[in-house]
Amino acid sequence: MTKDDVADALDEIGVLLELQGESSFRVNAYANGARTVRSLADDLKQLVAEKRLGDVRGLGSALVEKITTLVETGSLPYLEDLRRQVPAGLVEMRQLQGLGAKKVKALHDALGIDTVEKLKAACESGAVGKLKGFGAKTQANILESIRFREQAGQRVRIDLATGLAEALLARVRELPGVIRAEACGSVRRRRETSGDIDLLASAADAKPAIDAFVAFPEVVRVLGQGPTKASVLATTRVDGDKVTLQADLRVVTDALFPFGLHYFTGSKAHNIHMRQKAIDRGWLLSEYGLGSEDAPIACKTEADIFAAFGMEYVPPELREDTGEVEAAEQKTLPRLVEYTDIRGVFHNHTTYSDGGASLEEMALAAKALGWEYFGVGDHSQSLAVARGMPPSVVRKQWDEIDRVNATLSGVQILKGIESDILEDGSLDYDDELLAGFDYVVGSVHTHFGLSEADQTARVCRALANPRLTMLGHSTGRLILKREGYKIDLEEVLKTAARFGKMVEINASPYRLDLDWTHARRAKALGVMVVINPDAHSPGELAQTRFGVDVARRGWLGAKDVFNTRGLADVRAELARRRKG
Ligand code: DGT
Ligand code: CA
Ligand code: CA
Ligand code: ZN
Repeated sequence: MTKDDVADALDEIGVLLELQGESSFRVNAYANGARTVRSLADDLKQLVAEKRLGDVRGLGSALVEKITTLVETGSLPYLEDLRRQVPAGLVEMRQLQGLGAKKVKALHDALGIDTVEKLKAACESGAVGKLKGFGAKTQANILESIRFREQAGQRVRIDLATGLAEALLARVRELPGVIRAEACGSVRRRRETSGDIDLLASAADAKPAIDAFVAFPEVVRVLGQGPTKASVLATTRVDGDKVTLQADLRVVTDALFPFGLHYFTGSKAHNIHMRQKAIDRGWLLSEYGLGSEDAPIACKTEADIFAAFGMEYVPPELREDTGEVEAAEQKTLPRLVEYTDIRGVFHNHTTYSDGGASLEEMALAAKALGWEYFGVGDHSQSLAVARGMPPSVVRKQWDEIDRVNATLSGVQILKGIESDILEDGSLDYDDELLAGFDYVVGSVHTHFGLSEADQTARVCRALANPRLTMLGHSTGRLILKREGYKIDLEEVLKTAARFGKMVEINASPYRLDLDWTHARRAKALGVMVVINPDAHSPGELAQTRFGVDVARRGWLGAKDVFNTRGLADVRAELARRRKG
């Protein structure tokens, strides 16, 4: 059992106890224990063998005993008992947005609901709304969560799909006989989510590669296997999160690899457009080649395929048939921003609000990524749930920033804030305090239920505020979990353009808003975009790469992204904006 396996078991115990109505004290002990185990620096087996688990801070005797059993025997009777006592459907219900363990238990106790299907029926019949503590609004919200989940289907977030694809790809590339291999499809185009993983490899002989693939340790089930193709269900962990997804491997000869790479990268709409371009010239284009039967056009790389059409190379992120084929013909594709263009970030959290690391730790992590500045944007006072900072704490943070900056070399901390946009569109804190920051990120964290007109007016009012520098996560959505609040982004972007405000691409793979279509719209309207990881730990700073993906899909170049500028330039621009 790995640390992650043990932590998962503890997490599961916490959830099951919670569903049984246990005290939050006991429930939290398991959740905290799981976190402790996950971040243990020492080898877990060794700690158990040497009976030193009890020395670890945060692990009480009950947890030590259970972890020891898990590590020594690979299972835990206590957990198996709990699993028998709590219907699996309750665990699934608890994962619905807005439905905590208390409500799930109440539904089970009062109405005998133990599956999501039964819950849906009870909402549709109105039975849930009549229950004490629920009401019509809660019932409607639950129903919406269920429908949203049904729609999302089996797709997974891009960070998880990428992690699994990279793990499989690394193994495929190591197989004897494999010449080239890539992940194609939505993973290569860097979409927000993926439905499956499409791997392509070239080898003279396909069979050995296919045979090895279906036996990879990540494979939990073989869905289909032929001489040149196999489909499997594969699973791995990405930063502690478990991901399970279908993965297909196709093996072709090396001469066919470029055509397969182009075809299986898609999108389907891009492929259809390219095929039409081929037909216009009397050619055929497919995964098997380009040209006519008597005169095939040899291509060693994907770039050769585009060159055969007299086109510029089209980066995979642009292949959605939204004008990239025409632009490549006219040789007017933009030079897209790259992750290595990023020189710093602005919206991040530290232990001053709900982050997990100190100012200095975050700044040093930013430096390790090669960046010149770490902009802190902790939560403002009205967001109590995220430990928003009262003014006295803000001043304390400023003092610490000055002190730490004096000791840092090669990186500097910028004094920012993630100020809540209040219900009426005003910013948190008085004007004098706001004026003391290097910049202000304004974000909506509350009142998601406003009408579209009211929500739009609220955000536009914040954009008109001279103190605001940039708009944070502009829709509040959580990918595959929660739809964003209703807002007219076209109006928001036009207002940002009018007042010269920047708009963030939130690079957290849970958010990714502005999305790529609106990022492109921002550029068209002349709105400066900024890519922010919204990091709550040093490791999350590198999430910035997912935001760069969105920017690339939105046709953005380095000039369109504020944080491709160096520190001196950024300081000068922020100072200019503060003067107004
Ligand atoms: P996903 O898996 O839903 O996240 O999205 P994709 O884009 O990875 O789609 P997928 O896995 O169904 O197929 C991979 C690529 O194969 C797709 O992007 C383009 C190509 N492809 C699949 N079906 C067709 C088709 O019927 N016509 C054409 N032209 N291309 C197709
Ligand atoms: Ca796919
Ligand atoms: Ca596929
Ligand atoms: Zn936020």
